[in-house]
Amino acid sequence: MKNINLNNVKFETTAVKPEQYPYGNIPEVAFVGRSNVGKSSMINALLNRKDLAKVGAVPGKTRVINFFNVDNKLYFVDLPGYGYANVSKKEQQSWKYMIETYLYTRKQLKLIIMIVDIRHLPTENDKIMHVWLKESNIPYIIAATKADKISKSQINKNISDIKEVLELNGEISVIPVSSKTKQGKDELWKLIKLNIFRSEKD
Ligand SMILES: Nc1nc2c(ncn2[C@@H]2O[C@H](COP(=O)(O)OP(=O)(O)O)[C@@H](O)[C@H]2O)c(=O)[nH]1
Ligand SMILES: [Mg+2]
Repeated sequence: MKNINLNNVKFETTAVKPEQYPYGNIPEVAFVGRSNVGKSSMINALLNRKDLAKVGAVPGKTRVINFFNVDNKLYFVDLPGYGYANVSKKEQQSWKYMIETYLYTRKQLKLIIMIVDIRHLPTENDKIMHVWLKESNIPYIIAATKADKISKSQINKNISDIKEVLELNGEISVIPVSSKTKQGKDELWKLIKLNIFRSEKD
């Protein structure tokens, strides 16, 4: 398995349209999920950094796509969160267009990590996102974050409720994670490497 040097991580660029995406063939892992669910925090946790990706005090403010260069071997892509109600219809449309353009057209996109909140049942937008993921040919993982906010005994029940709402069959698992305690971090990394480098021998 390819080794990744987490001391060699940096912010690469911000994009709102394809001409601004990074050039080259480095594979990309995109993080999707509703606004404020914990996408940026999860990127920071995976990269052992406190504030590489901006953790939002104001939900819905991140309406750009941020690319983080991980040891020149992959990019982590922080997509704007969906489902933030407090914006105009027009803004919602342009935001939707930006995310869809990336997801539909980006050849380098090799894995999507969908983040949901372990405390809550998936929202309508989560369901729509998941149906899209299922129908795309892009591999994806579902991580239920903020696991530190519920008791250990609640975790399994909430995970099975989330699976039920998303109508998951056995193939897709939902991994409990926490950016705060780093629960699930090693498992996520394992799955990222497996998906990104599976065709390579090293
Ligand atoms: N307790 C706890 N709080 C979290 C966790 N992940 C994110 N948060 C908090 O949730 C809020 C939104 O996080 P952020 O990463 O900005 O969400 P994003 O909008 O999806 O990028 C912030 O106040 C974070 O500190 C977690 O695993 N545990
Ligand atoms: Mg964010």
